[in-house]
Amino acid sequence: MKLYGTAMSRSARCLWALEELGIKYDHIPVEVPKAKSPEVLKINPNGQIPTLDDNGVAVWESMAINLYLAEKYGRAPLWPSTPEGHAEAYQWSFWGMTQVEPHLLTLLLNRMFLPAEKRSEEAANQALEALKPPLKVLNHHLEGREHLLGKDFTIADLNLASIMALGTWINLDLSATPAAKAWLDRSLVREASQRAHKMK
Ligand SMILES: N[C@@H](CCC(=O)N[C@@H](CS)C(=O)NCC(=O)O)C(=O)O
Repeated sequence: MKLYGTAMSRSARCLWALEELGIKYDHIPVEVPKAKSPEVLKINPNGQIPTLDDNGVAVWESMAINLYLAEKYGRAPLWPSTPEGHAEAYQWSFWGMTQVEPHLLTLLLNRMFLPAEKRSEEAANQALEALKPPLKVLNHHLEGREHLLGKDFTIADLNLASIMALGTWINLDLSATPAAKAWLDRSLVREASQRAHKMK
């Protein structure tokens, strides 16, 4: 098994899943500007990271990789044992990708990655506003719950927390949503997460 992609990218979430599952794998720390290298393009026509090669089975899209890994190599509670549990895992993963990640990326670009003269404070503020409704939904759901599906940490927590982790790069203030903040902190201190985020 090979995972292409540096931990300083969305690949961190797949490294976290691999570590959490205790799978033996080779980490090929392809950096973002090198994502269109022939070795990646050979198995991912997008030329993007993360890309997984599981003994000849190529999988790309970070959430798809993690759901695949959890289903194939995980067991309950990490990979829930019922279709209803799977539905919740898909739901929070797709929700994170569509409702949360785009706004966090806009924030990262305009507060961190773009050269100073290209940053837009207006775009950053719009992203902060756009994040409020989904963060409220998440916070409300987590009030009185330790994890997204209840008492156990599952792939749903890993996937969504790995998206929310992007906010930590710019110290996103989550004090208005304390249940979401406590859940994110609980998720990110897990040993597998710490190991993954320290990689190249
Ligand atoms: N939706 C994809 C996005 C993949 C993606 O955009 N990866 C970035 C790094 S985080 C990349 O490879 N960028 C280089 C490029 O597009 O050339 C996923 O979640 O895997």
